[in-house]
Amino acid sequence: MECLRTLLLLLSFLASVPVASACPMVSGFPDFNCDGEFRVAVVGDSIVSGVGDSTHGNRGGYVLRTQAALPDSKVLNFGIPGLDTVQLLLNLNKAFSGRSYAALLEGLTRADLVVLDIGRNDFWSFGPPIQTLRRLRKARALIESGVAARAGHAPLVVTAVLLLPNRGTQGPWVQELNELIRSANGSSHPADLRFDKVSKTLLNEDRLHPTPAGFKAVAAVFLAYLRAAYPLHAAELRPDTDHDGLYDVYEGERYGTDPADSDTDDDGLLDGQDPSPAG
Ligand SMILES: [Ca+2]
Ligand SMILES: [Ca+2]
Ligand SMILES: [Ca+2]
Repeated sequence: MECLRTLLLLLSFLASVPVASACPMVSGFPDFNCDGEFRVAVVGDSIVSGVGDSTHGNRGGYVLRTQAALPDSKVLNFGIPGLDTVQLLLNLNKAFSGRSYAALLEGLTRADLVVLDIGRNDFWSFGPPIQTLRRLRKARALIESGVAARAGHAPLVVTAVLLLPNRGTQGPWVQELNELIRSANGSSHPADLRFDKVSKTLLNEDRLHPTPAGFKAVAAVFLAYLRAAYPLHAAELRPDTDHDGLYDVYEGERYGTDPADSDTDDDGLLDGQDPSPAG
């Protein structure tokens, strides 16, 4: 009994020690914002919310399946059926000004990675794809500046290359938008999440939304992205020059350590494993 009490005391002591090793990896993924958890926010329209996912009441879709595959991480669904990029910008403005969309604001602010999977609904009312691309850029900039103002640093924002609809003139329109999205790819604003690789044969009879098998295929693309491309982007944008387990950008400002010295206080412990790394 005494032994158990001692063990519990020791455990509570260990839990209270502020260890600095919150990054670079958590649950197998780069912890881009270095808060000790890996969180992804997926923002978009009905394909994000899960319309067509008949096995889950038309909700869930690929976000649900990705979350199920990553139980130690958070993959949050901010899909709104019918959403276009004009409405997205309005919603983001409301969220960041604190007027509405509190859950979206919190989800974006705490995210390591934000996925924008939206644009196909612009086909109906908002002119050529180049204007949609401009609004996607604006949305990314709003998220980056809004989160940076709250959390100090922006999340990584990836613009998804869209699943291709198989109907009428919307297909070629989305194809054109996809080419613009892909040509705008860059290391700080990646556009290499290729949902367009999912086969059109996995769409519902509406020729727009995936079947449950289609959502499974979209989730497979997403998971492969999170495991391969995202860590490369994160490594480029979050260097750990002295290999002590803390990203350069957080060393001075958050831990008071030296990004060029793996053991700032010379106590024999790496900064990332040192309960008091600055001494
Ligand atoms: Ca994180
Ligand atoms: Ca470091
Ligand atoms: Ca260091």
